[in-house]
Amino acid sequence: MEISIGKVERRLYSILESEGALYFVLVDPGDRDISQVVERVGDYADAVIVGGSIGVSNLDQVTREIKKIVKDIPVILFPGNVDGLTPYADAVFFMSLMNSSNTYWTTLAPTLGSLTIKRYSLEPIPMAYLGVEPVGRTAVGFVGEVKEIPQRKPEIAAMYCLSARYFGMRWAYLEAGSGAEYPVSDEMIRISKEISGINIIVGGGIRTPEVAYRKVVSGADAIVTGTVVEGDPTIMEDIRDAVKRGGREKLR
Ligand code: 1GP
Repeated sequence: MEISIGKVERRLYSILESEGALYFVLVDPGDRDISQVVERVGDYADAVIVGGSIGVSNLDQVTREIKKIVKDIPVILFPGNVDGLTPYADAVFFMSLMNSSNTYWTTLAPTLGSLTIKRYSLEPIPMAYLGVEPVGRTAVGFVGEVKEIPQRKPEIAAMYCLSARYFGMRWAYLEAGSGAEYPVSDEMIRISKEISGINIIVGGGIRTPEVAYRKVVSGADAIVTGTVVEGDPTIMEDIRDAVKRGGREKLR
């Protein structure tokens, strides 16, 4: 059986090819007021990613509403557990939290979710999810029992990215955790990209356009922001501009 790359992922590649970098906005249905973000996100993000680590109760309804408002940009699920799936999204990051110390998070949770993904006809996008210091002090680090990658050892992240690539995954997400005090370092991104060549998503603790720009020129293919846009949805425009400026520089 041929395993082909789906429509959403192909669209991401085509944006990467023409613009050099992607901007994703994370919407956590568990958070209080996401309406302001959802209203604007279609104008600035290349995809909306929907998920959270502390459980979801109204995912179907929230996802339907988001889909209605954002129109043609893809809605990609970012499940915190097996309950993070809904047929109303376009795709799902099919991920292994590779550096969890519990095999539930590395392989069992995605395995339990796999049949639902098939039934819902969601496009799976294979991704390594990697928890980087200070993720241990955030929700995903706690829930996912992450053995966090120390920022002083960027080559460990690079090796995980290479391992992910050899496993056949096409994306690796370097995650400092939502609301992290500081993001994944430029050096860790640089060496991970250089050694693995995998598509790298960076998120957690990115709060300014300047920081987003630096992550992109260091080697990030996609930037995720959640917390900062919830606080100030208007910042999306500046972060998008910064991400795209970095992307253009890489293409030169
Ligand atoms: C969390 O990386 C994302 O999974 C986003 O983090 O909320 O800190 O932007 P922030």
